[in-house]
Parts: sequence; C-alpha cells; structure tokens
Amino acid sequence: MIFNMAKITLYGLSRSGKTCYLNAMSQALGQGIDMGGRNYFTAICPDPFQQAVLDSGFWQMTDGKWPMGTNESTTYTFDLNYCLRLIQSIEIKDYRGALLNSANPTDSDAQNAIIEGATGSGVLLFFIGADVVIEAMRYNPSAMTKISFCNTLHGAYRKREHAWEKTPVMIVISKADLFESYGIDREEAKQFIVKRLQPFFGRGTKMTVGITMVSLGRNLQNEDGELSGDLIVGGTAGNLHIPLLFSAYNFFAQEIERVTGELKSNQTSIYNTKVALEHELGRSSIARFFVNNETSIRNALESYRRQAYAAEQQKQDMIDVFSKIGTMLKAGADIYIDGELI
Ligand SMILES: Nc1nc2c(ncn2[C@@H]2O[C@H](COP(=O)(O)OP(=O)(O)O)[C@@H](O)[C@H]2O)c(=O)[nH]1
Ligand SMILES: [Mg+2]
Repeated sequence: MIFNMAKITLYGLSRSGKTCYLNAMSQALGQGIDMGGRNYFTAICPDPFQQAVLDSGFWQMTDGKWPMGTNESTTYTFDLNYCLRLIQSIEIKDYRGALLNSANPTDSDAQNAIIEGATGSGVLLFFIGADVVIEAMRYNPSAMTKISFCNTLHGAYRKREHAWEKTPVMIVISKADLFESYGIDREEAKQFIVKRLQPFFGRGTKMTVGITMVSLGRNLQNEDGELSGDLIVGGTAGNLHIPLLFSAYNFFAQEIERVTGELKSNQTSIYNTKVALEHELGRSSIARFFVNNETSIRNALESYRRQAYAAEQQKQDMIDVFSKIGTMLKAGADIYIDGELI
C-alpha cells in the first residue's frame, strides 16, 4: 500500500509499564486483530533478535516473573500491516528506566538524550501507571507531580519541534486492571487525568490527542518481582492494540490529506491543459500546419487523467481502511481533535 518510517516515542517514568506493554503488545498484535470481515491488522517485528528479546520477556511473565528494570534503552522495529500489506514501519524506543523525573545531576545527560531522541516522532505516547493515577486521586503530591511531568516533556518537545502540533499525543494509562482491584471507576479515573492534563485536551491546539487504558490482565500483582493474577494477552484484550492503531490512524489521516492535495493540483493541471487544448484548436489552420501542438497536449491531458484516476482509487482504499481503524480505535480510546471529542 504505502511505505513510510515513523518513530514512536514511549515516554514514561520508570516502572510505568512500558517494557511490559511492549512485550505483551508484540504477542497480541503478532497474532493480529480482526478489523471486521476477517481483515487482519498486525504489528510484526521483522528482526528475529528483537522478537526473541520480546518473546523471552513475555515468557518470563507467563512463568510468573515481572521483567527486571532495564539498564539499556532499546529500539524495536514493527511493521504495521493491514491484510498483510505494509502500511507503516515504526520504530519504538523503550528508554531505560530511572531517568525521567530524576533530580540526580548524573542523569541530566541521559534526560537530554531522551528529549533529543524524540525529535521527528510521528507519535508521542505518554505512559502513566494506574498506581500513580490512584495515588494522585488521593491527592498524593508526588503522584500529582509525576502526572504533570507530561507537561514538562511535551514543553521540551514543543521547543525543539516547530510543527509540534502535527505530532499526535496519546496518554496511555497502563496497569488499568488496578482500577478494578481498588474498586475505582475507570471513567472517573480517566476524567481525572483529562482534568490534570487539560491543556492537551483544550481547544486551539490543533492537536490530535488520545487517551486510553491498557492492561496485561486481571488482578495482576507484583510481590518481590513475582507475578500473580491472570495474564490475559491476545486479540483486543486489555486494549494493547490501541496505541498502535492510534499511530496507524494518524498515518492514514496524513496520507489522505496528502493524496487530496495531489488530486487538487492534478485537477488544476487538467483544467489548464483543457484550456491550452481549446486555445490550440482555436488557432488558424495555417499556423497549425507549421506548428501543431494538438497531439502533445492531448497526451498530457490523458496522462493527467490517468494520474487522477490512480490517486482517486488510492484515496478510496485509504478511506476504507481509515474508517475501519477509526471505528476500532474509538471503541478503545477517546480521541480529541483540537479539543473536540470525536
Ligand atoms: N497490575 C498491573 N501491573 C503491571 C502491568 N504492567 C506492568 N505492571 C507492573 O509495573 C511494573 C513496571 O513495569 P515495566 O514495564 O518494567 O515499567 P517500565 O520501567 O516503564 O518499563 C511491573 O514490574 C509490574 O509490577 C499491568 O498490566 N497490570
Ligand atoms: Mg522498562
């Protein structure tokens, strides 16, 4: 279909669930999700070594152990496919923990590296653990500053990126099963975060901002690294597909806009060529005997028409997939465009 490499940056404090999410998501989306009519959407890691790292992280969890905090930042590549056709290759950076929101001067270089590394991102994903949300809902000051840290990171991004409003942001509330464990209503928790981060959801930003909740299962707990509860990974369980669908959704939105622009300039060319043809046919037969442009103008017109037809087909195909992705995305996330919930 279309090829393009996009970078997705995973922002989140240490222990916000980024590594667990990636391990589980690669399992769920490797199997694929049915977008309706048995049209499958998949995210496939085309690098066997990277896939092995993700698999071993996942098997460790099924063996009852949470992954250890990582000491390195890893970049994973995933190919997003629709009906086995590549729509977008993405690069996801999982930054090593213990860096963000640290006031330790030795971490400052690494923090700058994270901020610089986000430049040129196609999508920014901000991970916030439900444990932090629950604490913040109880007015725990440290939890509240952890949430506000999204503002700091995005502020740094805006300084570096002049068209920052074109980079969609998704707030990913991870470990969402904790809400049920603590008897907290998910909707209430979500609205709490929307309120805490209200400038993102406000009007006039021109941004696309999503908010979703993801989880690896039910009643999941961590006691000294031991995992208990039910891991539920596969299909659309736990919304693991949503952040990547969000990326694909924005990709299609941009591509449709681009093809629409192409079609417009194409229509202009067709119009101008028709005018030129009329002018040519209006010239005297004597003049046309010496210099006749009719064939070349007709050829140009034909070629513009062919291009317009191809672009129109491409646009229709994209709109079909885009609307399927949109329906599925909105079933698992709230999407705001310039402050309006769509
Ligand atoms: N209840 C619950 N806990 C989770 C889930 N995902 C991660 N966790 C917990 O969060 C911890 C940190 O996750 P990790 O992915 O290592 O965070 P990272 O530092 O952002 O990469 C894990 O050790 C688990 O205890 C989840 O879906 N549900
Ligand atoms: Mg990690």
